[in-house]
Amino acid sequence: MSSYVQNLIADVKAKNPGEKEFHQAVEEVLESLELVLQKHPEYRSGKILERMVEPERIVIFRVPWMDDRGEFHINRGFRVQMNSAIGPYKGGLRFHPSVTLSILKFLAFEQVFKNSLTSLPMGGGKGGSDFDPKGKSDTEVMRFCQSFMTELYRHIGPDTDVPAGDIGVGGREIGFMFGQYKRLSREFSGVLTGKGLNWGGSLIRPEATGFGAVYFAEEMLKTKKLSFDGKTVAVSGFGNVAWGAALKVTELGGKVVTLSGPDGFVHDKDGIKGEKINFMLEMRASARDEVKMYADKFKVPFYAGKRPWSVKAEVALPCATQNELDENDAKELVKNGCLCVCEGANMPTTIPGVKIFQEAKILYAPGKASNAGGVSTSGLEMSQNSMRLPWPKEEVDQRLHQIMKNIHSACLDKAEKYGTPGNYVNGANIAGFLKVADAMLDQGLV
Ligand code: NDP
Ligand code: 2IT
Repeated sequence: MSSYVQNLIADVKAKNPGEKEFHQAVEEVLESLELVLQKHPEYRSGKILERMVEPERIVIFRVPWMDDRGEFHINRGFRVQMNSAIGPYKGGLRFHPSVTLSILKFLAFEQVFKNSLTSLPMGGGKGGSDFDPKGKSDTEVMRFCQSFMTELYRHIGPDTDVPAGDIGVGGREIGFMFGQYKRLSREFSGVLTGKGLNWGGSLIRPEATGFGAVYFAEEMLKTKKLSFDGKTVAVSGFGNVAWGAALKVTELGGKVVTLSGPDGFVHDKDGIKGEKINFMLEMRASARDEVKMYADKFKVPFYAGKRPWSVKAEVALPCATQNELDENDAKELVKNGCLCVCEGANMPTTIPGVKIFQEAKILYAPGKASNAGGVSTSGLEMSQNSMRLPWPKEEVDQRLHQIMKNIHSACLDKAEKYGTPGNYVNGANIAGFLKVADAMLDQGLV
């Protein structure tokens, strides 16, 4: 690594102490961008990297709310507006007790590159709260969402910043927040994506991240003349992304054999299909936060406190959360004959884990490329809202599929052009970066 990039990483660490997830995301991207700086000195003299690691704006606010027994609670709300060079800030909201500024900055940073890869005009942002949805009633979630939006509304807008879902935020939460935004702003607009179908949402948005990740993996497999047909697939998580992925893998003839939660993982050798996939929606709606429910219902083995990466599978789709697949898990997957790892979650693999996949020369795609289907379909929802014209399911799905194919070829193209053929990490970072960097140069010192 050049001393320039090393110094920049050291600066980021010194200026943002303790933000380990943010450091990790920056380090991974800057390592790839090294290859670009050699060819393009203008990015260095324009201080593009220094600008990109500094969010344009961060809002942190108090979220007071009352539970069903009348007790008061105070949570912290955030919105990180990272980069608006190519469009309004765009990115999800996460409600989970583990949420910190570091996590949201890492997610917002990743989102800038991901959104650029989609080829749609969206900048990058992320937000959320340390609110814990576990065990909360609908009315508690509603009161929380209304309070959260009562502050957030003044910082967002359909041409300013367009939030969506992420962990702990799905259709129900988007509905509550949309209703409150509408009251406060006195306008019905496309300010959030992931809306209900009757009030501006897009068909396929719920499935989009999972579908997109599987479309991406399908393209990866094609480079080795392989397909999903007959493949065994390990999936982690049991939320929105894992659900969409399980649906599409099954449709393509693959067999999903695992799901996981914070409590452990289930191994269903017969394949998670049909009503078993629908049961994932029930597990999530139950707000119990455990995957053991699946093992109890379908009488399959449950491994408490374990991750699914020790299971024999040809394809692995990590769809739960960041850093859920480490070096040892990666070794285990490679040892068991895994051919392809395609990330549905954001940064699920640690940096040493990624190195194991790359050394073993198996197919590996980073989330910012392979999970871009969710935000792509959010972008398509914004287009439909602007036109005030919803598209049929087939049209959205076909556009999503094409976007994923284009991202796949953009990654391979840039990886090759910058001297690391087949390296999806470099390809995604470079392809995502170039568009944003050029837009920043065009727009002057902002
Ligand atoms: P959901 O809330 O629907 O599901 C998240 C899943 O991950 C749940 O099974 C959840 O369990 C589990 N999980 C969360 N935190 C932990 C943890 N610390 N340890 C183990 N398991 C955990 O979220 P999504 O499916 O929407 O998100 C999953 C991943 O995909 C995230 O990385 C997200 O950033 C990413 N993503 C989501 C997109 C979207 O459109 N929804 C788009 C692109 C990426 P629990 O919550 O019960 O702890
Ligand atoms: O990480 C992500 O890309 C998302 N959570 C989806 C963001 C969006 O705006 O749809």
